[in-house]
Amino acid sequence: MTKALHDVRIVDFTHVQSGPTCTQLLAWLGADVIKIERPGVGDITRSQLRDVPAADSLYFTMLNHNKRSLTLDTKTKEGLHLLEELIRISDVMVENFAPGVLDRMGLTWERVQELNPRIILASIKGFGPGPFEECKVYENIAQCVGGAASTTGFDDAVPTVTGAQIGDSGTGINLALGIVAALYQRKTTGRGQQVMASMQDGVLNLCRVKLRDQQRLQHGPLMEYPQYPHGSFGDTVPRAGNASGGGQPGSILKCKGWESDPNAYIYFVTQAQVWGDICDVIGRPEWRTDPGYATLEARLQNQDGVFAAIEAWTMTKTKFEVMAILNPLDIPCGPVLSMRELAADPALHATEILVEVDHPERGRYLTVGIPVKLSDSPAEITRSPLLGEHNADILRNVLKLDEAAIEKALESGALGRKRSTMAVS
Ligand code: CAO
Repeated sequence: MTKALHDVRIVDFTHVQSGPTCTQLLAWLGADVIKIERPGVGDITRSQLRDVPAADSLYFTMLNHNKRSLTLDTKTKEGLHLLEELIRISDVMVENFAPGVLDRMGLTWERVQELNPRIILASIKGFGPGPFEECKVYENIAQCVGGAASTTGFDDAVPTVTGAQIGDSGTGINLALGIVAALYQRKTTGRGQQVMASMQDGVLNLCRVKLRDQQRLQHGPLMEYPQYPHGSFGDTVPRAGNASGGGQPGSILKCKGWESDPNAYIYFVTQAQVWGDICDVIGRPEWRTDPGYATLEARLQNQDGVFAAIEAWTMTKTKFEVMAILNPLDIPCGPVLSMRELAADPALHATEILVEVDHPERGRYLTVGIPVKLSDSPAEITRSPLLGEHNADILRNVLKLDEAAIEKALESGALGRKRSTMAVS
């Protein structure tokens, strides 16, 4: 079966996490992704957070599946020439270097268009145009400047970043959408275009509900926040702890075993539609009609009391027992699952959102597969490339160089030290 993007060739000039996430998604959708890496070094993540000596790290392997690797020193004349030749015959180039890096290399948008007017040049930067546009940005910085940190955590504690990589992987997803849309538009215009995604914008987009709340503050307290009704609100959206971000109050509650298991908790939503069933389940049937509890308005005045009563019940059961009781009643809830529990979940393996992959250096490892499924373009997760693994393949079969041209490229040192660069074909 052909893949959705089977006829798309991508020059993947990305590194670390944000850009590689984008190109990995496109590779899973069928694009031919050629990762350009510095000879001898490669993407810095190959050696960062290494767990197995002399093997590519999980940091790298888990972000670079289904790609090919070509080593090129693009600061040499021959390296830049080969990159430019690749640009001429590709559909997309993706990069996430610090601002100005591509220009310093000579690859301005004007130059890229001159090489290939149909190419889409897709970039991730920390910030969009403005006072910070020249700044380098990593994940947690993006979370801070995009509104996530100021609104995450508890009122009496420091701003908190989340484990979900919303700045890096989140922005990579935005960029992938932009690229696919630009490819679609090219069908009618015949032209490429620039696609830009800033990490600050990406995080702010995901904090949309907090900007909603900022404006709601002008009209009164945020009744679903834990600061209501006893605490006070200032002039900005406070950290909401584990309160629900929507119109149905929710909280994380202790379950049996919480004293020793840091994840023996469940998220419980007191959805108004099923309030009566909640009352029955927790042994408070009288709350169905008690004016202090019967309406959402009344419950918001006493959120602490409501959740304390529910928690007194959840603490008598494990999080999975709570789930088993509440689900048939359509009461929305979800256990706090640890990474250990997720990694072992057979249902997640069955749907291939968790996949085991073989790797020649590090052996078998577990990774996350594609989070979107296309019925006519099923993704097959294959391992990340070794550094320069496809040098020979790409010079011969993509750039169509003859043996003399290959020899010239190798002699120049642009692909690295000659002996090691063509070892694998
Ligand atoms: N051959 C030769 N040189 C190469 C090369 C190659 N194949 N690939 C990269 N380089 C060079 C670049 O030319 C550049 O050199 P100059 O600064 O001399 O022009 C340098 O390597 C890379 O520059 P960088 O500033 O992008 O890298 P860094 O490690 O200092 O910064 C990061 C990393 C991520 C902070 C920065 O790239 C950035 O802000 N990117 C945009 C935002 C982003 O994507 N952040 C997410 C990162 S994941 O948390």
